[in-house]
Parts: sequence; C-alpha cells; structure tokens
Amino acid sequence: MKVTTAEFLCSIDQQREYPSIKKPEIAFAGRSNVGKSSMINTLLGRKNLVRTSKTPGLTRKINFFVVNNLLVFVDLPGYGFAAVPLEIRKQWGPMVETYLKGREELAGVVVIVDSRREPTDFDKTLFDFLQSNGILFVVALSKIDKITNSLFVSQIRGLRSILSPEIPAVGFSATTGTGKNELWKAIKYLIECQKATRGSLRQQPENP
Ligand SMILES: Nc1nc2c(ncn2[C@@H]2O[C@H](COP(=O)(O)OP(=O)(O)O)[C@@H](O)[C@H]2O)c(=O)[nH]1
Ligand SMILES: [Mg+2]
Repeated sequence: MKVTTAEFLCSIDQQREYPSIKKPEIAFAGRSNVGKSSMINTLLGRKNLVRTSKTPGLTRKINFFVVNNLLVFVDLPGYGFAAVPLEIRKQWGPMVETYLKGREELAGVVVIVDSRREPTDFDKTLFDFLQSNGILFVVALSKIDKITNSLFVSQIRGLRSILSPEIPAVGFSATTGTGKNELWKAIKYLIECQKATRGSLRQQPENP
C-alpha cells in the first residue's frame, strides 16, 4: 500500500461522538508498550504521526487517523499489565467495548502481541471477545527483530493452535520494516471481508 496522505482526524472519549467519516476502519489493540504506535507509524511511513497526537492525557482516548482518504486507522488505548483475566469492560473500559461492538465502519482489528512472550490471558480474552462478537481480526507479533527465526516459527505455531483458520497471524518489526507488506495484505483482507459481508446484507429483502 502506497501511503500518500495520513492525517490525525480526532480523539474521542466517552462524551464525544464518533467522527462522521464513513470509511473502513482498522483498529489497533495491544497492551501498553507492545509497539502499537511504532507499528502504525511504520505502516504509514511516518516517523511521529501517532506520538505527536499522543500528548499526556490522551492515552485513555481513541484516536482516529485518515489514510489516503480511503480508510481510517483507529488507535485504541493500550491495555494494562494486570494478568488476571477479566471481561473487556472491566479491564479495558466500556468506551472500547462500545466502540468494538457498535461501530459500523469497523472492518477489523489488528491485535498486537509481543513476539518475545506468550499471548497473555487478556490477549486471549480479547481474541474470544472479538470472535464471539463476529469481529474479524489479525494477530501481529511485534518486535520480531528481537527474536530468532526458530522462536518466531514456534510463536506462530502456538498462535495457530488457538486461532480459527481465517484469522491471519503475521510477524512485524517496526525497526527493520519486516512484515510491513504482509500486514498491509492482512489489513486489505479485513477490508475485503467487510465489503463482502456488506454486499450480502444489502441483497437481503428489507421487509421479509
Ligand atoms: N526492537 C524493536 N523495538 C520496538 C519495535 N517497536 C517498538 N519498539 C520499542 O518498544 C517501545 C514501545 O513502543 P511503542 O510503539 O511506543 O509502544 P506502544 O506503547 O504499544 O504504543 C519503544 O521503546 C519502541 O522503540 C520493534 O519492532 N523492534
Ligand atoms: Mg502508543
């Protein structure tokens, strides 16, 4: 994907309404420090687009970025380090749950997991939450420049054993750019799936 324009659109919290732009949205989720901001900047070929919008106090907000006037990247708040598995609402906030369940433009979610670690219980809770709400997602293993190829292979194998076959799992490094094309491909797949679903919904009779 050749990114020609990438702009910060807005930040929302509980009070504010979602932006009125109607483009497919790709949300990015992962625990704090997993490499989410770096990943978005690398995908967009920008050094500091995400950080510049992230002034202190914005971390609990949802940030929207318009890409090529064609799609929207949504930076969700990072989730915490607590190991106890809790439902999405309690641990991560009703705002995120409401967004994920209710936002019509949401095409899918990139869930970021640190490649050096096993997915946490909360990562798995998020996989289940997305799956049971019919939200398509991709798992991106971050910081793969820090691990050996054999560990990478075994981490992907571990993910494959817990994910449904239609969920892509890719490796990514913001430092080297490895996996950038593959992740873009997975993002396009999420958008294509959303279009296909919309198409079939539209064909249904309005008043059966
Ligand atoms: N080696 C390496 N470090 C990374 C990579 N991505 C992020 N980091 C580092 O990890 C830390 C957290 O990154 P950041 O993007 O701010 O994570 P966020 O909190 O999830 O948004 C920073 O010190 C980054 O420089 C990567 O692909 N490779
Ligand atoms: Mg960040």
